[in-house]
Amino acid sequence: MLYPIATESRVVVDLSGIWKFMIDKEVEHIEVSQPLPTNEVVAVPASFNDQALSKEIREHNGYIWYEKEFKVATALRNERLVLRFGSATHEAWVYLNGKEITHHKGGFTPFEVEINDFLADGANRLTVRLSNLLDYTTLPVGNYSEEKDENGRTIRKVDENFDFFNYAGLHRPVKIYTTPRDYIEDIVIVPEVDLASKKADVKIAVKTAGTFDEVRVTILDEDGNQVAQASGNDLNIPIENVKLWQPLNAHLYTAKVEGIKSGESIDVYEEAFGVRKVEVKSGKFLINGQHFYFKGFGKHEDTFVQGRGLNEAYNVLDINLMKDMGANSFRTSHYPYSEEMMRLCDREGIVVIDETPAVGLFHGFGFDLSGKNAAATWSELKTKEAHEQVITELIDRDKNHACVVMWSIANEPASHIEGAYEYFEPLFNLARELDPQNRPCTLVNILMATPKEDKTSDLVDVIALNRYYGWYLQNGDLEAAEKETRKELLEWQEKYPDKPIMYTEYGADTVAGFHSAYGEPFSEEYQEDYYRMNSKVFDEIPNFVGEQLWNFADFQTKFGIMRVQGNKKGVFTRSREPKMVVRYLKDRWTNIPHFG
Ligand code: GCB
Repeated sequence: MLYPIATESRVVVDLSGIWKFMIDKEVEHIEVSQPLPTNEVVAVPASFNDQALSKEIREHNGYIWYEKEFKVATALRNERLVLRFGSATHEAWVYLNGKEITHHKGGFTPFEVEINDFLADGANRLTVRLSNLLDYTTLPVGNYSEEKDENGRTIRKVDENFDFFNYAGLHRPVKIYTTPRDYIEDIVIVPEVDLASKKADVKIAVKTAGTFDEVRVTILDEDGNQVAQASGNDLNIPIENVKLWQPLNAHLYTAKVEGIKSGESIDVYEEAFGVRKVEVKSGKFLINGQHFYFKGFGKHEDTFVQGRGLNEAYNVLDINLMKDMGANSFRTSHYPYSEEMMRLCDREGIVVIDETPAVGLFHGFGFDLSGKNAAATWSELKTKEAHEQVITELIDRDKNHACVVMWSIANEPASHIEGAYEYFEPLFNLARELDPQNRPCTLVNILMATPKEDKTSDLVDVIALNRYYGWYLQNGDLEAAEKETRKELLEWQEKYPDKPIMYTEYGADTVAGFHSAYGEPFSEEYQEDYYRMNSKVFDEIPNFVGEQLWNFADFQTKFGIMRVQGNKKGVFTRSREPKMVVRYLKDRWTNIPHFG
């Protein structure tokens, strides 16, 4: 699915702004043929939770209604008009002028529908019913329960099976875009490069709907100069002396695709792409033939007021903070991030591990670090279908992004439990089959899934570990934590001498401004000591290819005795003030080259 852009043949109308809003108390039936019976409003894109100053709304589990009136310019009425949601969390039923026109389940990928047949003359009423419910069939996974109150009203409850607040709403832009009736439907770009001769072969497949006499593809460099041109739906376009997309030194080409009829360009779309080669070989992660070292973060889409909603100023600031620290990468923990962020990373040369929303695949996730609660995971959870869908939609959306170098199929599933291999093998096969660029795939491993216990590590290209020695284990005892860290990493190294190993999470909750002469846990001193200890061990492990710490910034979570207004493992506060450790990390990372 193409991202909506304005071109010579396409117009984009943004429906962001103020919408009507109400939570559904399930007391009376909401009649979609009538305007929503509410005077409340909400801003889009954003989570609804933190906008209302109402505990009832913030913590509402169930259904939520949004509505917006819009008009379509007469000049556009003969075009094909497509309504597109960047995401709707977690499930949406969409009505136009009282009629259901589409439905989508899954809160982090886009969906769209043609609306020409449903438009009225004059004002149109767009109504969206959302659900923020999660259960054992959805991704992420939630513990769902319901009961009736004394009035017979259904009270629904979702206990998140994961450690971030279950923000919901229209999180990403809602747009109407036009195309001509004959149009370019999709573009698949696979750049292959011979690094020695600097010659690239760019395979471009264009899917069109309707008829064209010719599909023409022009490759432009960053200055807009034409580099190559060819005609056809399935092309292999050579580029001599190619400029590579490099981490933090991104060169983006543009494929300008034109659908031509009777000599006239009817539809035009421009897709940016980078030429770069990603390989996993002999225990190393290679970008453009060089050993790449990941320095960076697990993140969240999480800001004040907007919640999980698109916040482009924060996206820009976050990337600037990363660059300033000498970082080069992050993982989209624990769900696909906005298309706007992915486009920004392409352009800024930030390397991305792109994660599905498969988090919480762990029965009885919580306090028990022995992992025994998880025994029922693969018999209790029914997420196979949702998992196939999110892999398919994520790869379809992000396949052309140069910034994406690896897919993360899941975060911290119970991969130490029998049944995990059988659950994941077909999903890895699916991802590998779907990705036209053949990127490596991983699964982010939880601490109980040690080299001895883990059932899935044969499936991964890179061993990606979330480890909390010195925090959840050996809390306050960094000497003991150091021994455990070293011991486990050496075991992985020995078990898989040909697989790269990286940390995708490690961190310590730290209350900004809390200091301790004894380096006590939760103090800024402890956080720094913790990172120093980990760094020391990383540097001893031959196949260690990267450190992505947990977390870039403090973030909101559900309530719990382990959380003080959220998770405080950020190296920045939620408002992006640095904690003390940032100086240490900046010093370390600016002295580790991106390639080594
Ligand atoms: C993890 C999870 C992450 C949590 C983190 C923590 O392993 O992947 O979502 O926030 O630990 O801080 O406990």
